[in-house]
Amino acid sequence: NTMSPSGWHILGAGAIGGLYATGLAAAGVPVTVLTRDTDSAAVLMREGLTVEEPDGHELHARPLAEPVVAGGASIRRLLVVTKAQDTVAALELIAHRLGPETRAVLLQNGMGTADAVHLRFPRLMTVIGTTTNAAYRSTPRRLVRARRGETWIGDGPLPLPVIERHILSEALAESGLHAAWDNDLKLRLWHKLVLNCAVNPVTALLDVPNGVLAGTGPARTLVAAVCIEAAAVMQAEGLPADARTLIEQVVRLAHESGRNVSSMRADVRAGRTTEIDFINGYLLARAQAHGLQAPCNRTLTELIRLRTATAGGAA
Ligand code: KPL
Repeated sequence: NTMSPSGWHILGAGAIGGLYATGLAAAGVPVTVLTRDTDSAAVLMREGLTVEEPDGHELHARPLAEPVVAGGASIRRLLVVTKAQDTVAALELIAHRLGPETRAVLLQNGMGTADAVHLRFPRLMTVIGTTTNAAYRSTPRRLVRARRGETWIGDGPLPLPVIERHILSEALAESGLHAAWDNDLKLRLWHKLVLNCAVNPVTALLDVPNGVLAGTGPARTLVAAVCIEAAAVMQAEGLPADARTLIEQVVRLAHESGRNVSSMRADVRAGRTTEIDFINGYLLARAQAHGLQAPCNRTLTELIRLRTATAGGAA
C-alpha cells in the first residue's frame, strides 16, 4: 500500500471543509478534497475556492481534488467534515485507504459520531474536533466566513500518542485558522452542542440568520429555555454548567455570527436531512438517560422532524 504524500485529505464538501481546504492550499500545504464525482473534482481544481473573510478580505486558492472512489494510496491525515449522519457511509467509500498510519479528525456538529465510527472501524485512530468558526456557502465556489472562531481537537475513543498531539494540531493550523489540542475536550463539545441546540433549529424553522437569536424578548426566552435544560443535563453528566453562562455564550455567538446561515437552515432550505438527531436529539437522549425532561429541546426536535417530513418534494 503506497502512502499519500504528507498534507491533508478532506472528506465532505460543506462550508467548514471549504475554509480548511482554501486555507491549507493558500499556505502551500498539499490538500486533496475528496469529491462526489470526477466532474466536481475537475471544476474544483480548475476554479478553486474563494473565502470572504469577516473583514471583507478575500482568499482564493485551488486545492487538489479527486473523486471519493478514486485513488488507492492510504491516507495519512484526513479531515472529516461531512454531516454527522453521513460520516460512516462516507468513510466506507474510502475504507481501503484507511490504515494504521491514518489520523482522522472528525470536525462536525453534534455528538455521537465518533462512537459510531469506532464501532465500524475499531482500529481507526480518530481525533474529535470542535469549531466555533461560522461559515456558509454563498455560491458553489464561494464561502462567507461570518465569524472567526477557534478549533480544538482532542482524543476520540482511542487515545492519540502524546507526541503526535501537537504535531496534528499544528498541521491543521497551517491553514491559518486557529487549531489547538485540548486534553479534556468534553466540556468544549458540550458548549458547542448547546450553541447548536439553541441556534440551529430556530434559524432553520424561521428561515432567519443567526443574529435573530441575539435579540431580547421572545428570542431570549427561547435561548434561556434551551440553556436551562442543557445545563441540567450537563450537570447530570458530571460537567460544570450554569445556565447563565450558556445563555451568554449563545447570545455572543448569535451576535458575532449574525449574518451566518446556520447549517441546519441551509439543510432545510436544500431539502436535505438535518443533523437534529446528533444535536437536540442527542441532548434529549442524554436527558432521558438521567431521568430528566427537556421539553423545549423536545419540541424543537419534533418541529424539525415534522418540517423535514413535510418538505414536499424539496429533496
Ligand atoms: O455550527 C454552527 C452551524 O451553523 O451549524 C454555528 C456555530 C451555529 C454557526 O452557524
